[in-house]
Amino acid sequence: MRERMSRKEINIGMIGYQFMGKMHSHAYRDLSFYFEDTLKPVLKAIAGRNETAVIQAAEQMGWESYETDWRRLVERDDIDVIDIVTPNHTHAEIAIAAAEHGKHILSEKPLALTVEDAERMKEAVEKNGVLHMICHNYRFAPAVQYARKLIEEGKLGQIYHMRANYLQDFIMDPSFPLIWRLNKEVSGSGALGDIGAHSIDLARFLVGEISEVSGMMETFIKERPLPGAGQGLTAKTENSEYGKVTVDDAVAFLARFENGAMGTFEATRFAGGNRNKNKFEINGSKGSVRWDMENMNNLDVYFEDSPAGLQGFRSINCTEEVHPYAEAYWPPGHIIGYEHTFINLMHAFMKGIEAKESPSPNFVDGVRNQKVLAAVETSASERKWVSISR
Ligand code: SOE
Repeated sequence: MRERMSRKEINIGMIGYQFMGKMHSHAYRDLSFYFEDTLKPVLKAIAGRNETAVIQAAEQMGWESYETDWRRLVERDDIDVIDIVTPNHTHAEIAIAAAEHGKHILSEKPLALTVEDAERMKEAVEKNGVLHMICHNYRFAPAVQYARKLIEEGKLGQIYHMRANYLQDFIMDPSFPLIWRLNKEVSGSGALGDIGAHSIDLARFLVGEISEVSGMMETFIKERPLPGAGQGLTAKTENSEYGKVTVDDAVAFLARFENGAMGTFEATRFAGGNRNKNKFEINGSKGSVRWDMENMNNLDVYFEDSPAGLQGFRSINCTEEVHPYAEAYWPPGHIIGYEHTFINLMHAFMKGIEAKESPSPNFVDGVRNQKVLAAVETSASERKWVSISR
């Protein structure tokens, strides 16, 4: 870390520059605008193979320098943190190299393609004594943090159910191209690992560890046109050549939690009309909560002890001073957005680095998450319940 002016600064090196590259860059740049109690990230260097594109990204997002080879970036002694926002199949190699060069690491989710790779990443960071996090940003929505507080305080009582649905619809058009998220060798799985992983993380954060699962997976559109230049969620293509989709378009699974609660999960990219509806409901003996990313500032709560005639869900706008993170932003009712969940996560990471600890969700959480993903895939292919080892 570098001493400069009044704030300790920490030099970030980021690998990748597409959707999450832009989101993480925004979070690093805005962090010190909202939080003055921790390290100030410096956008030191960004890496990407396409020199023209990475130069453009560096200029647009405010990175001081660029590299066209990530291996050069992880070797630089002016870099303190490596942020991995590249497709899933690259996470393990990059993270292990970064750990071996003494860099703290933030990795996008899911941690890896396999449990074995995720375990190797965890071993590398622990062996090299570097700090680590995985970017499950939805934990850092104030309403989700408040739900966790209510549960921890016993306000919901014994937890009976969590039902989580992560609903998208961006690939329902058969002409949508075969982007990397639809290629098992690059992505590992489809809706399951890309968005189901978020629901699994929220389940672990709010209810607890999952002990066994029973799942089903489906690929509704088996072939798609090969991609052109674009690989994002709004990619288009003129390609007349087709390729096989090798991941799930949708997944549904049952889960039993170690504490006895029941879980029902769904992650799909074929729920027409739902753009990014990451939502859950948790029911306990004393009350329930429910949250929907498309209305992310609000937490619906229900308490059994409300007076007769007044029972029912009510919506709490989690922007009051008592609510997590509210003081960092605006007066009550002046809501925040998707990008602020990343700023809140980066704040936790910076505080963790200062305290020399890896805040949750870290690579230990990433391995647990990867084990649930693998168990769901095994369950779906072998049509049986699958237990998850600790
Ligand atoms: C695409 O499904 C995606 O960009 C995910 O990869 C992100 O993790 C999620 O936050 C939004 O949707």
